[in-house]
Formats: sequence, C-alpha cells, structure tokens
Amino acid sequence: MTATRTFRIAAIPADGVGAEVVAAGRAVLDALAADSRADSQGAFAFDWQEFPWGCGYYERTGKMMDDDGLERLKDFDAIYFGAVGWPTVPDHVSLWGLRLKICQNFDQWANVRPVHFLPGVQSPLRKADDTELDWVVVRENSEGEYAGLGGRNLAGRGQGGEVAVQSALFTEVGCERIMRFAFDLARTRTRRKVSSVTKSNAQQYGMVLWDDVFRRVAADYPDVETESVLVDAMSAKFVLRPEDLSVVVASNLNADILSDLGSALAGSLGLAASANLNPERRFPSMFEPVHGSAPDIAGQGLANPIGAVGSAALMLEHFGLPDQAARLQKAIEATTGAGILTRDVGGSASTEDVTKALIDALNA
Ligand code: GGG
Repeated sequence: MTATRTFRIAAIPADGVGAEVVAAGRAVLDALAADSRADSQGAFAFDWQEFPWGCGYYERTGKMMDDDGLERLKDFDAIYFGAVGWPTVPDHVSLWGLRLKICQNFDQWANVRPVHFLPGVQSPLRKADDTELDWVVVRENSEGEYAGLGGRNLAGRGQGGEVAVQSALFTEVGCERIMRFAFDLARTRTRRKVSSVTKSNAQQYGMVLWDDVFRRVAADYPDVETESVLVDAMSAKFVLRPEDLSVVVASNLNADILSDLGSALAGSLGLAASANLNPERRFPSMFEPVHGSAPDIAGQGLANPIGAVGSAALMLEHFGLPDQAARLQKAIEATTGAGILTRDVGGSASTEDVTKALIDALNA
C-alpha cells in the first residue's frame, strides 16, 4: 500500500465571491482526495490552513495581510487564492497589499491562463460552434508595467499641478525566462506555436528589447512556429482568427487584458483558471480564478465556481498528479455539458448546485 501524500495548502479566499469559490474548490478537492484514499492507489490528502486576509482585514487592521505573512506562507506546498478588491479600499492598495505582494515576493513569474471552451457554454464567437478552439495566455508576472516603479510629486503646486511617473521595467532575464517557458509549453501542445505580443512600434525601449529577446530565444526552438503581433492586432485576432492561436506570450498588462478577452470569448470570466508559478519551486505557487471579487453578486450564491475549480486542476498538475487534474477537468466538462450552469453563463444554478454537480461527476 502506498503512503498518502499530504499537500499543505494555504487558502486565502480574500474578498467578495472569493470566499464562495474557494469554499467550492476546497469541497471538490477534498472529495477527490477522499476518493483517492478509498482505493489506496497513489492516495493523497490536503491539509488546509485558511488566512483571513483581504479588504475586511484591512478595514480592521490597516493591513491587507500580516507583516509576517510571507514568512508564514513560504513553506506551504501551494496557495489557493480567491479574489481581491472591495469598494471600501482603493484598488491599488488592495492589489499591491495582497495579490501582487505574494506574486512578486515569491517570484511567481509565470502566470498561465488557459482559454478553454466548455461544452454546454455558449461562446459569443460564432465559429466556436464548429471550430476547435483552445489556447493559453502566458503572462509575464514579475515586471513590465507592474514593476511598481515611479511616483507622484509636485502636489505643492496646488490643484491641477501634480505629476506622476509610472515606468515599465523590461529585463533580458525577465523576458528570456517567460519566453523559454512559453516555448517549452508550446512543445507539449498539438500546435507548436508561440505568438509574442507587444506594442513595440510605440514603446520603443522595453518592448523592442522584448522583441529582440524573442527572436534570440526562438532560434533555440526551430521546431516551434512563431509570430510577433502588436497587441491591438492580437485583440482583433482573438475574435477573428482564434483557431490560429496556441501559446500567446505577453507582458504583464497586455496579457492581463488579453486573457480577460479570452475568458469572455469562452463564455464568461467566471470560467477562467490561472496558475501563478514559481517554476524553480523556491517558493509556493499560487492558483486562483482569473475573475475578481465581483461585489455586485458577492454573498448571494451566484458566483461561478468553475474558474476556481479549474485552477485547482492546474494545482494538481503542479503537484505531479496529471491524471487527477484530468479527472477534475472531465468533471467540469460533464457538469457544464449537462447544462448545470450559473447565471453568468445563462443558467440558474447556484454556486452550491454547481459544486454538488462537480462532486457527483467525480464519483460517477
Ligand atoms: N483572482 C484574481 C483577482 O483577484 N484579480 C484582481 C485584480 O484586480 N487583478 C488585477 C491584476 O492582477 O492585474
């Protein structure tokens, strides 16, 4: 009999619908683990610790997370995150105080965001009905437009006189590692292609450096097709020629915007999964749905848990459990295919209904 592998997971539901979707994801993962114990083949379990950080915590303490938060997180096997942001706290304070603090300090430099079309979910794209569509956005997650470099000054000039500078940082090291990651990922896919996205006609320093590094790295992968596309043209391509995409690599901001577009094209932001990876495994990686905290529907049982559960599948892959990840993905497809859908994708099921259906599908 093989020993049970126990994964220590830090759960950070944070704000709004984050609480509902993390609870759903935990229930589905625990059901999967319970089943693995029953047949004792490659059994695994989860040891959860939940952290109360987020905007509510900020209102009580003046901090989005504890000062020793990173120290407390660093030895977990992974972080399972919900969503950050609430109208009572400025968005830049909540984002930098929690999600970006974790991503940047744990050098989670690769943010993987698959664009996955699911059975039973209507896409606004007409060609999604009869064309195989499946691509993944690889977001540079440590620098670029999110480097946090700059400042505000000269407020002393009075109303209307203040200035602000926000610089983007592009390093050869940062560009090269995310591009190699994208090329290695492309080699695992049916279509071996990497599309690099910039706005290097206008951003003539950082993004031209990105293009130069892309050409240099591409030379090491002669078996992988490439293209370099400006972000405006790539937005159009997402809508008009998505069948030509496989791996799309882009800077922090461009990839954030493109992946939201991709999720919307797949039917809803509520469906999209993501992994913030520290590929060297010096720090825990963080798995979270792409969507935010959705204050308009929070606490009403309306949130779509599929993005969070899909992120759990990415976490299982990271743990070296691809068969379990595939099982979870099949349960997602069985659930949406059976028409058990939340409101954002045209159904009337609650978060709880979808969670129960996912667990039933695992056991079917
Ligand atoms: N679960 C993802 C999340 O909470 N996102 C909040 C957000 O505003 N993110 C912006 C960003 O990370 O660029």
